[in-house]
Amino acid sequence: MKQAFVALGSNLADPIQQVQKAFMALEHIPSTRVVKKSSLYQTAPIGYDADQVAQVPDFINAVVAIETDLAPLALLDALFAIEDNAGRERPYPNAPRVLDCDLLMYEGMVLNTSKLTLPHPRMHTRGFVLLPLLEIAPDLSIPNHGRIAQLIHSSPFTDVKKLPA
Ligand code: PH2
Ligand code: MG
Ligand code: MG
Repeated sequence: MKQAFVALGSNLADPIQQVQKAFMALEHIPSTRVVKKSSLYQTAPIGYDADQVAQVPDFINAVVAIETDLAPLALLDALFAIEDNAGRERPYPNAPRVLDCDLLMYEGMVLNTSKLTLPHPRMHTRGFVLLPLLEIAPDLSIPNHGRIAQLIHSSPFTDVKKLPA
């Protein structure tokens, strides 16, 4: 089986429950098992204009380590299906979402296609991904970007709050 990491995020319609339901949905992907789940984190929105950001609700984020026999694109399709089942709508880019399920890494694979970029092109800059990853895979390195512990050490990530279990 191949090891992969998936990021979950929600900032709409009871985000804590959305992420917990997504954990269960991941368990049901064929030929795949969930190996480790991070805690839930409450995180300030990243990547919005200063005049928008006050209107964007905080996110709940988490990451999951899985093992799978699915190929990367088959796994990606399964993640999109989980988003659709959660009622995800896409009215405009970065609209508040009931569930975002991003494939972060698949083994150590580096891939640049129109459908899928591996590793996820922004994961190394995002505290809401790196801090939960550190919790479940402290020794992980991101291809081309190095150890996550080092990335966290060199950037102060604020507004990422681990929720009690
Ligand atoms: N996802 C984004 C953009 N910004 N900010 C936080 N805190 N958490 C997210 O999951 C997130 C974001 C696009 O997918
Ligand atoms: Mg996404
Ligand atoms: Mg995303």
